[in-house]
Amino acid sequence: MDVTWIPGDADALVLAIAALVAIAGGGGGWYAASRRGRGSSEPSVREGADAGTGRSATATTSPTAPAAPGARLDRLSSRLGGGFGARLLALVGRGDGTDWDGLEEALLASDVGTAATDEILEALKSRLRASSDSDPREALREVLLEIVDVPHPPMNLGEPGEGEAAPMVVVGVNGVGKTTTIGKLARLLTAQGYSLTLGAADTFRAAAADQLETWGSRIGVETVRSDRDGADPASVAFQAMERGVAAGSDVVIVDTAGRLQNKAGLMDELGKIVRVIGKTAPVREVLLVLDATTGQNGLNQARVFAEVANVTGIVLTKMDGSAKGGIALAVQRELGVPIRFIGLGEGEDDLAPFEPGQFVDGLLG
Ligand SMILES: Nc1nc2c(ncn2[C@@H]2O[C@H](COP(=O)(O)OP(=O)(O)OP(=O)(O)O)[C@@H](O)[C@H]2O)c(=O)[nH]1
Ligand SMILES: [Mg+2]
Repeated sequence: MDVTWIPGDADALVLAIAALVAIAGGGGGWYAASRRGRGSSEPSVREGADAGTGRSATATTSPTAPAAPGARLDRLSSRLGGGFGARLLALVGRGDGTDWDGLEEALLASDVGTAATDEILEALKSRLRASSDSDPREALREVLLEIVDVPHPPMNLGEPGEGEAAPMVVVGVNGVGKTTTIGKLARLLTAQGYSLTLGAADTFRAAAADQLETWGSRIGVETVRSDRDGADPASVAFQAMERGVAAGSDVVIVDTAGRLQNKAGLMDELGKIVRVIGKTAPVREVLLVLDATTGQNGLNQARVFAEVANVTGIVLTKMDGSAKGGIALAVQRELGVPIRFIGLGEGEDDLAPFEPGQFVDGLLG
C-alpha cells in the first residue's frame, strides 16, 4: 500500500519548525540547542575530514579503494547460503533419484516459504521428468534462477554528477543492519561517482548518529545529525535534504530508527519523514533492510513495512551467517520489489549488488 499523506496539525508544526531552522540557517535556538555541548549555532553538518568538530571541510577520500561492484558477489559467494545449496543438491538425483519429501523439508527449513517451495518442487519435477538424464544440478539451477530472476530496473537515483539530491530512505527493524548497510552503500555509490549526503534520522539514541557519522567520516561524505536523543527525525531528514541540495549532492541517504513496535507508530514516523523530505524533492527509493538470519520473521516484518511505506527495494543482510537464506527466494515474490543488495559480512566492501545468476551459482556452491 502506498501511504498517502495528508498533513495534520502535528505535521504542520514539524514543517514549520524545520522551515524556521532552515531559514535561520540553523541559528534558531531549537536545533542549536539540540547539539550537545558545542555551543554552536550552526546546523550539525559534518564532513569526513572534520567529523566531530561541526565545521565544514573538504571531504577526504576513503583510504582504500572500494572493491569493484560487479565482482563482489563472486568474491563473496563462498559465504552465501550456509550450505543451503549443498543440502538441496544432496537430495536431487537423476531420473527417480530425488527425495521429494526431503527436498520439501529442506526448502521449508531454509525459510523458502510454502508458495515458493511448491513452485520449485513442481518446476523441478517437470524438468527432471522431461528427460531422465537431465543434470540435476543444472535443473535445480534453472529452477532457482526462475524464482529470483524478477525484473530489476535500475534504481531511480539519477546519474552521478547531476546533483539532483535524490532522496533515499533506509528502513527496517532495529539491528537488521540499516546503518552498516548505508555505510557500505555510500562507499559503493561514491566509488561509482555519486556525491552523497547522509542524514541521521535515527534519533532514538545519539550512538546511532555517531555510528553513521563514523561511516561518513571514513568514506569522506557529510553526515547531518542532531546530537539530542529523541530529536525529531523528520527535522533531521529535512536538514539533510537542505544540505544535500546546497552541496549539490547526487543522493541523500536517510537512516531511520527501527524501534517502533507498532504499525501505527511506524506509519506515523516514516510517513512524517517521507512527507517532510518531499517538501524538497519526492523520495526516490525506500530500501527495506532485512536480516536473512531471521527467516520467516523477516518476511513478516517485510509485510508490515511494505504496508506503511512505499518500499522500492530490499537489502538482505547477514547472508554470510544464515542457514535460512531461503528468504531470498521468497521475499521478492512476496513483496513484488527487487532485492538490490546482499550483505555478506561486516567489512566495508561486504555488500554486493544482487545479480540473479551469480547469486544462484553462489548458493549452489
Ligand atoms: N555478519 C554480518 N553482520 C552484519 C551485516 N550487516 C550488518 N551486520 C552487523 O549487524 C549489526 C547491526 O547493524 P546496524 O547497522 O547497527 O543495524 P541497524 O539496523 O542500524 O540497528 P539499529 O540502529 O539499532 O536499528 C552490526 O554488528 C553489524 O556489523 C552483514 O551483512 N553480515
Ligand atoms: Mg542503525
